[in-house]
Amino acid sequence: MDTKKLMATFAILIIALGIAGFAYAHWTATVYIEGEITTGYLDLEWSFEGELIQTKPVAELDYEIEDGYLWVNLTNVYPCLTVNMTIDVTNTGTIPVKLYDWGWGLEEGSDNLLPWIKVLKCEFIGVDGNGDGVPGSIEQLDPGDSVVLWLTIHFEQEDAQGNVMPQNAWMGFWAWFKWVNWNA
Ligand SMILES: [Ca+2]
Repeated sequence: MDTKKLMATFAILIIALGIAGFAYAHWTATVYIEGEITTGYLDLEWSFEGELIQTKPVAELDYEIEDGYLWVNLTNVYPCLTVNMTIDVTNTGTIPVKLYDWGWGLEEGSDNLLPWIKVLKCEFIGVDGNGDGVPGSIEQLDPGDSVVLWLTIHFEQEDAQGNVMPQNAWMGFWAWFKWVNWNA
């Protein structure tokens, strides 16, 4: 190592120590940031109300709600029976959702009683459950808000072709509704 390099190295060392000394000679304060990120969740809940319009309590309606499933059973149905139902979906999660897709079908081995079912009323109504002035809809259902389907059906004596409603028949059906976060 020649003298020039040695001097340069020495100078750098002095400067470095000088900076270090300079830094240590000051008061210091340190600020920290800590963060946490939690994700919201999607959850929906059914509620249901049903009423049979009949002069004698012959037919029966019962339902059950469990783990996102709504079971509705109409038994001992007969021609000219009218059924009023409100089927309500409430966003019980923390994220707004929208209806993405849905489907339905008849159970295997089911009779098809649809030709004898006349829909008298089928209306969707949004409910402002969270009180922000905006009612829920299937396009955007905010946490706490609901959409309610008001459905009235009537069992017809005959279908469009004049066939009488079958006795001792059974119709099983299913439907699903897939909701996603509203901004998807
Ligand atoms: Ca609302």
